[in-house]
Amino acid sequence: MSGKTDTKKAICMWCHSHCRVSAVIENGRLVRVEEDKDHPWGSLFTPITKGCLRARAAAEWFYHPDRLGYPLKRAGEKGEGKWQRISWEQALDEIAENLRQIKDKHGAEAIGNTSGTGRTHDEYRDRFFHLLGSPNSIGQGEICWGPHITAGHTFFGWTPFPVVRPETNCILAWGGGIPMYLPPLWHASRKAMRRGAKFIVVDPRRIESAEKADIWLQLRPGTDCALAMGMINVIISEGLYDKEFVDKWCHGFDKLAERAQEYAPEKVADITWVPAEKIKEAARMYATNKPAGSIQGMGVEHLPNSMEALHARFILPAITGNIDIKGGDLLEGPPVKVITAKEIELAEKLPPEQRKKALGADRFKLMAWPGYELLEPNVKRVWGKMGGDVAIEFPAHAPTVYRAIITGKPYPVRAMITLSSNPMVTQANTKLVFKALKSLDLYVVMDFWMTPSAELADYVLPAASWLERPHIHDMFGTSKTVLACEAAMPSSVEGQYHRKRDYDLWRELGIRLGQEEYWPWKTLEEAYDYRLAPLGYTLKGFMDKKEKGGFDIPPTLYKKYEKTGFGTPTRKVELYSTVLEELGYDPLPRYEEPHESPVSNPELAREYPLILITGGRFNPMYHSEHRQIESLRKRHPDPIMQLHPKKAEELDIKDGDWVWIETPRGRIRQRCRYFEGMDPRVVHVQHGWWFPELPGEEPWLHGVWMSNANVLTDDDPEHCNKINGGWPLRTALCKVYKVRTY
Ligand SMILES: Nc1nc2c(c(=O)[nH]1)N[C@H]1C(S)=C(S)[C@@H](COP(=O)(O)OP(=O)(O)OC[C@H]3O[C@@H](n4cnc5c(=O)[nH]c(N)nc54)[C@H](O)[C@@H]3O)O[C@H]1N2
Ligand SMILES: Nc1nc2c(c(=O)[nH]1)N[C@H]1C(S)=C(S)[C@@H](COP(=O)(O)OP(=O)(O)OC[C@H]3O[C@@H](n4cnc5c(=O)[nH]c(N)nc54)[C@H](O)[C@@H]3O)O[C@H]1N2
Ligand code: SF4
Ligand SMILES: [Mo]
Repeated sequence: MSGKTDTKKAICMWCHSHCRVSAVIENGRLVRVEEDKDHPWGSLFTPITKGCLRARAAAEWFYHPDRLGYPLKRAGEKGEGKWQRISWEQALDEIAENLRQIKDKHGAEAIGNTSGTGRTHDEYRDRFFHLLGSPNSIGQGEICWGPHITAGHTFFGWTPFPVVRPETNCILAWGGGIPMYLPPLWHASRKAMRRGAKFIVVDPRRIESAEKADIWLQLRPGTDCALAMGMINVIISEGLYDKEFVDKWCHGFDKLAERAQEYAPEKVADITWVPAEKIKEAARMYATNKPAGSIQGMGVEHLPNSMEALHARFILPAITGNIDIKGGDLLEGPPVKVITAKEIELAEKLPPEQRKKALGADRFKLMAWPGYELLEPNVKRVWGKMGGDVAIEFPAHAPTVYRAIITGKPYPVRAMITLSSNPMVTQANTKLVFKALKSLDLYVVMDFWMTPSAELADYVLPAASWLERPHIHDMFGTSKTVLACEAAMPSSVEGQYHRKRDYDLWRELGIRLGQEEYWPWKTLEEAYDYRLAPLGYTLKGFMDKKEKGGFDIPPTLYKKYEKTGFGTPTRKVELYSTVLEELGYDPLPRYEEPHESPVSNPELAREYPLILITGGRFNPMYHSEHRQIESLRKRHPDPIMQLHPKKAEELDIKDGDWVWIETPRGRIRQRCRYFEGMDPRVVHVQHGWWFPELPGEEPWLHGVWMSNANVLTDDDPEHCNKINGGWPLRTALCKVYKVRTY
């Protein structure tokens, strides 16, 4: 049958690569998404043709019968699984009225929200909450990319943007599985390796990139800070650092050199399980193959010692002079001519007395208002704008908020809005999250699906996806490049579904709560027209422009600091951080044993002898998503735990057996897969598992207790990272044993 075929540009939000893709629409029906041929970076940034399974399943996802189509209101008890369909008007009116009452009774701080891994236009959420007066936005910021951005601001005055260029001669990939984290960067790395660039991987597991690496440092989980300090020790003692850059542009080198003396390679080898010779070899390779690029992933950010490890890892490019040079780590700065997501947030509207109430900010200060207020003037002096996203880089502390919900201390938190996140699966310590969410006076969830979190809500709102909305992406405010797309599909079809964009929720609640003057743009398209106006475009005009429609890519400049200095208090790269010092933390990196480790707690280790890492990424799933998409689930039906065959044999566990994994917090079951690329003392479990096919009502909640890694993880503030409050998703002690069937 011949009919009308149309293609629309969309930005895929199913991973942080944010590929712009072409949505192919036949007679109004989405049939597939494919490579965007107009993409200025070509296939490098559009790995669909190279087999992106999620993107290939886009139409199946879009028309899935379980996708939410209309607002739902709880009709029975919380968690009973009884729902009534209501109109958007009713939902918004009732939610707004409830919020008003809670604010009147307890103050705006009694209303919080959870966000996820940044897959929507969160800047409008931040705008709503700043205008409302609540500082209690929580999410994954402290453990996902937020540490990277904040550490960048702290030590360099901007965030180094991970790039691999034709000039790059060495790539240091620290605790990040690049192939899945940033597929386009992996393509670029492979290309670089083919022309001889060196590749160093730091990971306890032999992941795909480790297999290809020149050097793989297989460390004990949680010991990254010691390892990086060991490499710094070698680079300094062997005189391999860039003396000129260090003299001119680094603050506190002498103090660093003194601290680094505590980390002789032999001592570091004992801590990390990495042989001293290998540490030296890696340090030499990295320091002598200039220009070198570096990237770190969640292997670092999910540790109890995360910020210290990140600090040490950022010192490596600094003392080797790899900052802001061609082929090295770039400080790109913000998009100058576009109103950035950060500017939309109106952080300045949250009054000082409300900032002070942000839960956890008095204890975990760097990624909170105290840190923000120290960083902001310096970053702005150089770049004119702050980067990142306030609620992601400077949030309230989630574990502290969940405890406040349960105990009412230090003050009550009674309402939460969960949007683009699934805390029952992705937040640490599920048992506590469950107790907290169930005890709220008002819980609203906006999602595509009835998730385990949504099952606990009073209202569930159907969200329009990336295929049903326009988007402007500015790389979370870390890069000067901007890309855009229009909505490919309508978000409402008479008689079929009526979804809204996340923007509409914030705007419509905002208007009902007295914020009308701040929401002049009726649609997200109009809101984007406003953001692009300084560039001289409307969204439509920007998409239609002749060359590279929908992109603005200002030329890359290098060594910009020579003109402006770095955006830090000393105007230099702060090896010794004056910001950390002012906040009362150690200004230099120091390794600390994880609180739960065979070294720090040998007694506990007798019962739980293995070290647990959770959440290594795997395809085709994305966090807790995509379990209901048949073509994807078929490829990966069960949650997989990795165990070394030697250890498995000791424990009488066969490849393919279902196994219990237990920590002091609880136990779950996953299917064992033998994996030789890991130390026998280490166990790895996947995260994100729930089973949409199981009943939604309690106690099932779609099987959220069965295989969900966060039943095992710890979020006790005592055990969170001291500087930023990040909760440890890796390094817990555990035991594993076979699931017996009779
Ligand atoms: N144990 C353990 N836990 C982890 C991790 C780990 O490694 N180990 N990783 C952590 C990390 S790094 C992260 S980032 C978090 C991720 O945490 P989350 O972001 O909470 O994870 P997702 O499963 O992606 O949940 C997103 C939810 O929002 C919905 N959604 C997606 N896009 C949109 C949208 O545009 N609008 C709306 N309204 N809804 C949308 C999805 O359907 C899904 O239900 O998990 C963390 N949790
Ligand atoms: N398919 C798929 N892709 C994804 C996601 C997904 O859920 N699915 N999530 C996206 C998100 S939000 C994020 S944040 C990124 C994260 O992307 P990555 O940073 O690549 O995340 P992980 O694979 O969780 O962790 C990286 C590596 O850390 C290692 N690791 C564990 N413990 C330690 C340790 O103590 N030290 C070191 N150095 N390494 C350790 C793990 O073995 C793992 O290989 O991935 C994104 N991409
Ligand atoms: S899921 Fe695939 S198409 Fe979508 S952004 Fe990621 S790599 Fe690109
Ligand atoms: Mo993440």
